[in-house]
Amino acid sequence: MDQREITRLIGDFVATDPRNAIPEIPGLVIYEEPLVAAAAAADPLYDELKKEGIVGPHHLSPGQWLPGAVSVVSYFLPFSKEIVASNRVERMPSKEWYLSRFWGEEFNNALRDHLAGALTAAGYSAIAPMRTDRFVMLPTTSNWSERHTAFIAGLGTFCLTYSFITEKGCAGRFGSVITGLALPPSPRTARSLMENCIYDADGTCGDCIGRCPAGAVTPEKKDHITCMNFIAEKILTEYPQKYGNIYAGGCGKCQTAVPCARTNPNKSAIKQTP
Ligand code: B12
Repeated sequence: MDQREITRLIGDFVATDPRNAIPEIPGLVIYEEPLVAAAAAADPLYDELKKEGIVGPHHLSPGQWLPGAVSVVSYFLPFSKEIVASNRVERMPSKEWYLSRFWGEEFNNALRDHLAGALTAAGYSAIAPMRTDRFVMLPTTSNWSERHTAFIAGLGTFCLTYSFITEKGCAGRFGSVITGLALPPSPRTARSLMENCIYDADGTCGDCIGRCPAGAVTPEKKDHITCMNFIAEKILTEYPQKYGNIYAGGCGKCQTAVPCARTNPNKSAIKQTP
């Protein structure tokens, strides 16, 4: 197996698997064509993530998840333009966004299993950390951050809201699989942690500040606790009853009706390996 086969396998699954859909909204596709990249399991940035203020000592490196780990496959699943457009409304999530948070993560889990299964069948060890009982999610962090692996694999950068902006924007979901298969690490061309964020680049934009219904995003930072409390107190108290007892932490206002929703808006960034 090589990088091309893995990219094709993920792309085919997104294009053909019937679970890339919302049962309550027939005909609506959740994800468009994915982005796929690879990181070296031994990339020294995984050690950096263990520092306080980055992720922390609780973050496990690829070799701690899978002895003999060589590579990490990281992918981005962009939400369809219909789902992103539906969430332009203010304050509360659209029905499409809310349900895609639930069904989209179910699909993402199926894809994690599919990729890990295909690698194992081809004779390579493989594990999707979020599919193991060792994965631990704490209120504002976890022991395997999909976005930090996406950064290491060169898929894009963070931004003012701490969302992760790829060449296909930030509205979507990430997944990853650690494997014993050797893959060439994808180039990491970003020169800074927030290069794809226009606000960080030149102080213009900041649309996400006004979009956040919780006031969690300020010109200085994003407050995860305020974001989390809004999801828990405003959305999860109302939406599950509204939509068939489906329980999901969707909001996504900061990822929709913003220039970075479906593209990398910082076209001025010169993409060169330093
Ligand atoms: C816990 C969690 C939350 C918590 C806390 C958010 C958080 N900490 O990121 C709450 C409940 C608030 C939340 C909310 C949402 N979430 Co959430 N959440 C997670 C989860 C499970 C773990 C995140 C984690 O471990 N973070 C670790 C902490 C440390 O990250 P951080 O503080 O942002 O990191 C900063 C520092 O590391 C700093 N930094 C400082 N120095 C350095 C140096 C280096 C080298 C690096 C790399 C970084 C760095 O940069 C980072 C950004 O500023 C992930 C799934 C996963 N396993 O990754 C999804 C995930 C982050 N969530 C996601 C989404 C979509 C959302 C929501 C939009 C909800 C929705 N579905 O509508 C909102 C808002 C997201 C936002 N703008 O932050 C997506 C992100 C998509 C994207 N484009 O970014 C993820 C990746 C899920 C997925 N599978 O795709 N989430």
